[in-house]
Amino acid sequence: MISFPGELIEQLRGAQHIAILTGAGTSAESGVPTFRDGQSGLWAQYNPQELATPFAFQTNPQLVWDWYQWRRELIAQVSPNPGHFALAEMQAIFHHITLISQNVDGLHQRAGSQNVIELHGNILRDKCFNCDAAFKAAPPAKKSIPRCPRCGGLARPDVVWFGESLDSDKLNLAWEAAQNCDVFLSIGTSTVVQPAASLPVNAGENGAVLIEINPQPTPVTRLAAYVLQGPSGEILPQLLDKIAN
Ligand code: BV8
Ligand code: ZN
Repeated sequence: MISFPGELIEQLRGAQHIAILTGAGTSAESGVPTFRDGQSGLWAQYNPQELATPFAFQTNPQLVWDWYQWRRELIAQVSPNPGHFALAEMQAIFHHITLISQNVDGLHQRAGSQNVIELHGNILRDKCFNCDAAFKAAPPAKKSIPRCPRCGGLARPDVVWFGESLDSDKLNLAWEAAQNCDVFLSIGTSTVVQPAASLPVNAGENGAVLIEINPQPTPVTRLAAYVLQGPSGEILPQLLDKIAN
């Protein structure tokens, strides 16, 4: 059993608005490899940061398509872990929670979380590389890249690639939460990818109590009021249990 500082529990219980940023680490215990160290097998020789770009897709669409189909196949076989479920339950206990995720795997929604702000999009949707028209995601096993029904362009996953701007409405909602929350939880993220990585920093600068949950230190660790070092799938259910009882 993890022992939490009493004042941490009190601050969470009394919070008026909790903002939460999650990263790939929250899906690690579901079996989804994290973004940076998750390449295995065929993909070990590629750097995800080089595959998740418009340039990579333009240069070698089939390679990038195969990578996403491999990830979709993997995500189709996993389930949300106790950390996802604890975050979904927190929405039932607290009247104002903003859940912001960098993850594209849809596991928060499958665990029951509502109104998830998917800053980096969702791998389970496709859109046209040419005209942005959204269309039903191809089944993970589909090898050939589908064509847009509207313009004939190539399908791509509906995620934000490096070098692409985030959806401004989602980003504004995330900034607003970072600026107005009284507690900010940064969970399972290496806080490297911008602009998401600036959200916890911004929250702390605006006077929020910053809490980090991660087995490893990150650039945000030194700014956090509380660092809960360990896997989110273990920490979150125990934290929720402590708050609720
Ligand atoms: C943009 C979708 C305007 C695709 C992703 C300022 C400075 C420097 C660079 C930039 C900057 N501003 C913009 C940039 C460029 C770039 C960037 O940030 N580069 C970085 C690498 C420096 N940003 C962008 O391009 C963004 N666009 O800003 O637009 C613009 C336009 C043109 C030019 C400039 C600016 C777009 C970024 C979005 C990229 N898309 N995903 C896909 O998934 O295929 S990001 C990708 O990384 C994933 O979404 C992932 O979630 C995300 C962040 O990584 P993490 O989630 O943190 O995952 P990671 O593996 O890194 O870490 C896992 C953590 O979990 C670790 O800390 C580990 O310890 C922990 N962990 C492990 N197990 C557990 C655990 N924690 C808890 N429990 C466990 N069990
Ligand atoms: Zn199109």
